Amino acid sequence: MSSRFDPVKSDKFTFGLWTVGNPGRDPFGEAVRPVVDPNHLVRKLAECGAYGVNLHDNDLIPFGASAQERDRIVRDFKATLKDTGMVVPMATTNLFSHPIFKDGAFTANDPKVRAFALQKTMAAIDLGVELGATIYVFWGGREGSEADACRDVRTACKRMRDAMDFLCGYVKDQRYDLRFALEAKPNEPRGDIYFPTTGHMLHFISTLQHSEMVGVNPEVAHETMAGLSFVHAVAESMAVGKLFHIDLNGQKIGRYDQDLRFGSEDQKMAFFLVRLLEGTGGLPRYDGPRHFDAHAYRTEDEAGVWDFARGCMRTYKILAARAAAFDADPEVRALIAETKDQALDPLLTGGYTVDKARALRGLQLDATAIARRGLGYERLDQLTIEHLLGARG
Ligand code: GCO
Ligand code: MN
Ligand code: MN
Repeated sequence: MSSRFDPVKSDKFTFGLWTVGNPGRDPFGEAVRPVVDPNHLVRKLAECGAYGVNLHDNDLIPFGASAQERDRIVRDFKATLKDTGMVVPMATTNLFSHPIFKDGAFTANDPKVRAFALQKTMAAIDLGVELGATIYVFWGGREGSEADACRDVRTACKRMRDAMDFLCGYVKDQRYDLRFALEAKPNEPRGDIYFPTTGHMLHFISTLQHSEMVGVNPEVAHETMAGLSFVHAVAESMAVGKLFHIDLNGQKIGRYDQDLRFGSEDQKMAFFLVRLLEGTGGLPRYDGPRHFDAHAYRTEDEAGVWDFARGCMRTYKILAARAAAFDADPEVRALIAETKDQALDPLLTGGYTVDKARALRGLQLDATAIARRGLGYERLDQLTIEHLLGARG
């Protein structure tokens, strides 16, 4: 029996090949699930109602494969995409698994490593574009340090900028319809990773030659590891037109990167996140893919992996329904209705003028009277909780 929470293509749910294909290896133990053929993963994801699949170059093409092998694999994969109606909206490069990247990729001290990273990324961009990707993610997992004496962080920043400027130039030269999305993470696998939060990335982007084609790919787990509000990071990215992609998952604060099923932790954050992305609060919604960068618990077999994938999508849709009910609730609307003031609003927007400054100076504002008013946020937050727990609407 189908339910209103069953995913459909128009929901734009995507998964990485590396997420549903994760064999459950961790620093303490071996794989618990076999490596699965990417074509099988795509078929199963399509059956579950997903819209698309994302990949690192080496999720599909083994490291060091010959040109013929690559072309054969791509041909088969494209046939599977066509068969299933699945798309590849995002692609990325594996710049972390091979030992050559142990000191970083774009920021490594050895110029040969940096050259190899650019070479690998150009080839992976070609692959992504061939498969239809319009977003290209950069997650610099190895770009960081343990022994800080190894390089000045300013040198690392410059190398990262050089790499981004070069690769933006490459995309333009090839006339690819492709934008970059930078993904921050505070640590793991490095002791400290450069550009540890979405905020750092947003500023870094403003220093790039082609900053207009570069945005961010914030991840729930990563911002939470840094102890920051993920919802705020996403909203601030949207406010400056830089939310190009998003990595949804679940994470407990203060832990290693857990990459749990979306919505399995901190449901209040997940509720506000979905509300923000869906735009039920009134401001524009995010219309890119809803990508899950998470994986099934290590306790699961293949059936558990598909339970995990369906769970991510179902929870998202349940939260979207809750967000819509919340924003349609007259009591909520009354509590968050913006105070409009015909005389004051024009003075507070549109920047400085001498006249505005004069008018502002002349205002009689009774600070004590204004401060006396309670704002009703206790009631508002209780209503949030009641909607979230299904006690209302
Ligand atoms: C992680 C990251 C990665 C990236 C992926 C795509 O912490 O492992 O989130 O999963 O998102 O490599 O760039
Ligand atoms: Mn991620
Ligand atoms: Mn992660």
